Amino acid sequence: MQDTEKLISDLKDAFVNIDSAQVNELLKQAIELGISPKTIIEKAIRQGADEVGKKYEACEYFLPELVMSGEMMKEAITFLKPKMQAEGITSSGKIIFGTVKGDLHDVGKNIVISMLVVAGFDVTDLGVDVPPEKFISEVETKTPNILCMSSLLTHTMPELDNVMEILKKEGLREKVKVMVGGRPVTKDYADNIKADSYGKDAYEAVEEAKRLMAVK
Ligand code: B12
Repeated sequence: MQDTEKLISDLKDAFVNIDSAQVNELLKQAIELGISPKTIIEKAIRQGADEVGKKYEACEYFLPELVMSGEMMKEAITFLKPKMQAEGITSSGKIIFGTVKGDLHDVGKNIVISMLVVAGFDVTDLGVDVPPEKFISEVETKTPNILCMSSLLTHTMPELDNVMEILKKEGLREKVKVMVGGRPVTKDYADNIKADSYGKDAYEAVEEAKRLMAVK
């Protein structure tokens, strides 16, 4: 018990200190000690990420630390995912996520995805500069519960609307909930294009995704 608590606390500290080698080492030790992936994610990774976020808001950390923490989350989840599946942890819902056509920003998207995965969602990342046809074909073939789109540039925001229009035209609009976000995107804009949801950051994105899953 003592060992478990110490290891989880050390892992969280390593995450907050952006010590990725130590995070990877402690992750291995935690699994060897038989700590469940869910506990590791909730008590070490998620809480560590919360603290990194607070440090960013307090201007103690800057963009490089945020990027690194996103990468560490991604690595931790890649390592833990097969173990979660082996444990039979069920998914909270299926999500397709991408940054719209013409936009190459992905730091925010990657953080939101990591937090959604930590919350138990099964997320497919389509990457950046995703053409509308790709979003549409993924909705058609993978039948996700939620389609998430990110736009960091004002001039690529119309792509969000464009995808909404094509979804409607293809008769797919009723089959998927749509959540949009990114720095210039607002709740008003999301309402205007008739998206189901908007989140200003990763925390809101997770809360909104859970809310959407509860809506019939
Ligand atoms: C890093 C950066 C870049 C990097 C991107 C690297 C990468 N791999 O992402 C590089 C150098 C490539 C880049 C390029 C450009 N950039 Co740039 N970039 C930034 C910068 C400094 C930080 C973005 C970032 O990562 N923020 C940190 C993350 C955590 O925040 P975030 O992305 O907003 O994401 C959060 C929320 O928005 C939300 N969220 C994001 N997506 C989603 C999706 C959903 C569904 C939900 C619910 C929530 C959500 O949750 C996230 C986590 O909290 C911003 C300035 C800024 N302060 O934002 C400019 C900025 C976004 N860029 C800008 C510009 C203009 C450009 C360029 C056009 C510059 C140029 N002339 O070439 C190019 C465009 C390239 C392209 N085609 O995309 C402008 C955009 C202005 C506008 N409103 O259109 C900004 C605002 C800078 C500025 N003040 O002028 N950029």
